[in-house]
Amino acid sequence: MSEKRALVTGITGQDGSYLAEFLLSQGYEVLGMVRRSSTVNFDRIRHFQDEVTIVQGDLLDQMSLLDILREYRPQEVYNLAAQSFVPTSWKQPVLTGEFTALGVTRMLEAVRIIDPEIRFYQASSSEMFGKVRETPQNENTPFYPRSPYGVAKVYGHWITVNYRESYDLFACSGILFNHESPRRGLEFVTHKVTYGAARIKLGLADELRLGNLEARRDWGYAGDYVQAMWLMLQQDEPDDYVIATGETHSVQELCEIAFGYLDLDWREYVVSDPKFFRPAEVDLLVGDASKAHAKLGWEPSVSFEELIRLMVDADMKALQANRG
Ligand code: NAP
Ligand code: G4F
Repeated sequence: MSEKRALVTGITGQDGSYLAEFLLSQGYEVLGMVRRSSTVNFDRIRHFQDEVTIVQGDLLDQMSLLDILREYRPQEVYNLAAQSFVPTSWKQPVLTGEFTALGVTRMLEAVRIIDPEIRFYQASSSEMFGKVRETPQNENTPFYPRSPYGVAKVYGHWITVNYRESYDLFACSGILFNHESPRRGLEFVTHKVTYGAARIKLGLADELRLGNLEARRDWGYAGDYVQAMWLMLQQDEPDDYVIATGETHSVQELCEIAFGYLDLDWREYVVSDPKFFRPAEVDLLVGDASKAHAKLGWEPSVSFEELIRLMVDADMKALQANRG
């Protein structure tokens, strides 16, 4: 049996799949928590599914979390599961609070009760900065969330800090700025744009409807960001870290790069549709990850343009394969 065992909640999601692969490469035994569904949704983990142990649990169900920790005794828990799509959080604010906020407390309670020596990682978010109080944002920037999702993440962040201070848990909160990949959900703007541009290039669509083209984000590559999660749990002391590239780009720039890479002029295809505007917007995010650079030795390795190009390439390949 391997020396180290880690539990990853949200293993079927973008980050969970990259983190599990990374932990396997480090020699970990990986437990992946999945919630029960009538059909399996293992698309992102199918290629290494046989190398991990799938355990059934749900952040809504305290007993399932206690049982998993009691039975499998991991030394590290990465809590990545959440309702992670911001627009859905206005449609289902209570459910978002249950998963994304109270779910963190349920997992921390399980850690406290079963084995307080477990090292715990909480997937916090730059959405907590919301209507930003300073630019760039760092670990000391005050939070001003702008969505029920952002509010839930602020709760998850502070309950993690509180359990560290109350019970001396090794609990870390990683404040990660947007990170993307070919495994990103199709409704998030980067993948919506790269997939939409690829479909237009192949004659499968003739327009792409988006919301606010002015919004700016600090976008990095998910494969880089999961390594930062692991590094946080390998330190001598638990702490909170901002993980970001330090660059910000608009949705319009994203369109320019994705369409331009396919020799298309985005202005001929992109329609700004009020349906995709949010009740309250986060206009600008850009992170200062100097603490992570100094203490974790973490650096991003993929530029914004490289990221968008690799996503376009993956979408073109998948769409062409589907056409046979
Ligand atoms: P994602 O692709 O949406 O994955 C979310 C995962 O959570 C899925 O595996 C989902 O399972 C699982 N899940 C949802 N509700 C659950 C529940 N009640 N019980 C158990 N599992 C549940 O998200 P991601 O992009 O990988 O993000 C991972 C985490 O980082 C999330 O907490 C997100 O809020 C946070 N975050 C993400 C970013 C980013 O840019 N990606 C930035 C900052 C923070 P199903 O497959 O069954 O739906
Ligand atoms: O890609 P998005 O949906 O990501 P958002 O809202 O920044 O949230 C993501 O990053 C957070 C980290 O800051 C995570 F915590 C969270 O879980 C998630 O992974 O939207 C990015 C921007 C927004 O300003 C949005 O208004 O793109 C703008 N946008 C413009 N048109 C659009 C669209 N977003 C989406 N999803 N779809 C559009 O058509």
